[in-house]
Amino acid sequence: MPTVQRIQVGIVGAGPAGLVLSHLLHLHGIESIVLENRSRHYVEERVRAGVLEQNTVDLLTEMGVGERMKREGLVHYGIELRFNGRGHRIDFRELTGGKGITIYAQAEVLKDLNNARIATGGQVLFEVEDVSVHELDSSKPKMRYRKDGTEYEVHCDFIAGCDGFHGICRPSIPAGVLTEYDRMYPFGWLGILAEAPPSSDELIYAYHDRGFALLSMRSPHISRLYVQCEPDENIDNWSDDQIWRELRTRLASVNGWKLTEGPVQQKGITGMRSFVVEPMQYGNLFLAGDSAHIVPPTGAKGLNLAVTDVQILARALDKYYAHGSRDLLDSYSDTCLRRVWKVQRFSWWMTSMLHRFPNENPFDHRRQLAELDYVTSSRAAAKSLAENYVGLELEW
Ligand code: RFL
Ligand code: PHB
Repeated sequence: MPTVQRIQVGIVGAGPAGLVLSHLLHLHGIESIVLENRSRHYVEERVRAGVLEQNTVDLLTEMGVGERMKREGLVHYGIELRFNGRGHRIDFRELTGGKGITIYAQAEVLKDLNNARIATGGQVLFEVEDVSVHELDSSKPKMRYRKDGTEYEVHCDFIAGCDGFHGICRPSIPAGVLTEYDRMYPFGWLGILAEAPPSSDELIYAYHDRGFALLSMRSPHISRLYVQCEPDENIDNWSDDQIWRELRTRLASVNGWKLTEGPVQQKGITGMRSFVVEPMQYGNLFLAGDSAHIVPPTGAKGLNLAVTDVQILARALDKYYAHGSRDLLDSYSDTCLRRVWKVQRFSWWMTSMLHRFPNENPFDHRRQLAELDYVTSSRAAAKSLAENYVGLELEW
C-alpha cells in the first residue's frame, strides 16, 4: 500500500512554470508539492532561455525572488536587426513608452526560486520516479510517485501539469479531449556558450544568405551565440573553429564590427517547433508552460509564456480558495490561449522573417528582405515588433 499524502495543489515539474506556481501559491497561503524527476543540479545547470520580459521581471520582483536578478541581470532597451551587412536598432524604450527586457539565465531564475521555496519550507522533491496522475475528472485527483524505494499517493484538489513538452500530464488526458496544432520548421539552432565578452551591448538578430545567426549573452564575460543549422544536425560534425567561422560570416557588418571569440564552454542543437493543445485543462488538471505549448526560440518567449500561464492559474486558485468560486478556473484555458496564440503568431513571424527556408524561391528571399526593410524603416512596424518583444499586456 502506498503512503498517502494530502495537499491542496499537486505540481508535476520543477521548471519555471512549476516553481513560479508553487511560490505564488505559497504567497497566497495555498499548499503545494512539486514532483521533479531530474536532480536539482541538472535542472539548475541546464542551458536554456535568457530573455525575461518586463512582466516576468516585475512578477519575480513582487514575489521576493528578484534581488539577484536586479543586481546581475542586464537590462536592454533595444535589439539590432542585421541584414545586408548593416545593423538597424529597434528602440524598445522609445517605441513602448519605457519598457525593456532583462538578460538573466533561466538556470539562475530556477536557483533563485528553489532557494526561496526551501527558505519558506516549500516541498520540492527532486529525483522522484514513475510520476503518474489519476482520476483527473474527479474532485480528488491523485498523483503517484516513488522516492527512495517507497511508493506514495498524493490526494489533491487540483493538479498542475508543469512537466514540459515531454512530460506525462498531457498524455494522461483521455484521447479525443485535446486538439493539437503543430508546425515543424525545416531547420534547427546550433547554440554555444563562450567565454568571450559580448561584442555588442544588445542582442543582434542577423539574416544572412547562409542562414540566421543570433548574438546574445549571459553576462559581461559570457556570450551566447546561435546559428541556423539542419534540423537533424549532428553537433559532432561542427568543430569550434567551424562554428566561429560561420558566426563571423553571418554576423559580418560593413562597418568593420568584430566578433569577440573565446573558449566554447557548452554547445548543443535545438529543434524548432510551434505547438499548441486546446483546451489547456481537463477536469481538475491544468496544463501550463511547455506542456501545453512550444514556440520556436526566435521571439524569446517560451519561459515568459510559462510564467504568464501560472500567473493566471495562481490567481484562479486563489479566488477558489478565498471565495469558493470556480469561474476563473473554468475560464483558465480560454484566458491563457488568447495570449498563447498571439505569442505563437509573433514567434512564427520572427522565425519566418529571419531564417533561410530550404524550399524558398527568389521571390521569398526578396520578400523577407522587404519585410526586414519595412520593420526597420516604418515606425508602425517597429512598434509592433517592440510591443511584442517586451511582452504584451496581460489581459485577464
Ligand atoms: P520545462 O522548463 O521543460 O520544465 C519542465 C520540468 O518538468 C520535468 N519533468 C518531469 N518531472 C516529473 N515527472 C515527469 N514525468 C517529468 N517530465 C518532465 C522536467 O525535468 C523539467 O524540469 O517547462 P516549463 O516550466 O514550462 O518552462 C518552459 C521553458 O523552460 C521554455 O519554454 C524555455 O526554455 C524556452 N526558451 C526560451 N524562452 C524564453 O522565454 N526566452 C528565451 O530566450 C528562450 N530561449 C528557450 C531558449 C529554449 C531553448 N531550448 C533548449 C529548448 C533557448 C533554447 C536553446
Ligand atoms: C538566449 O540568450 O538564449 C536567447 C536570446 C534570444 C532568443 C533566443 C535565445 O530569441
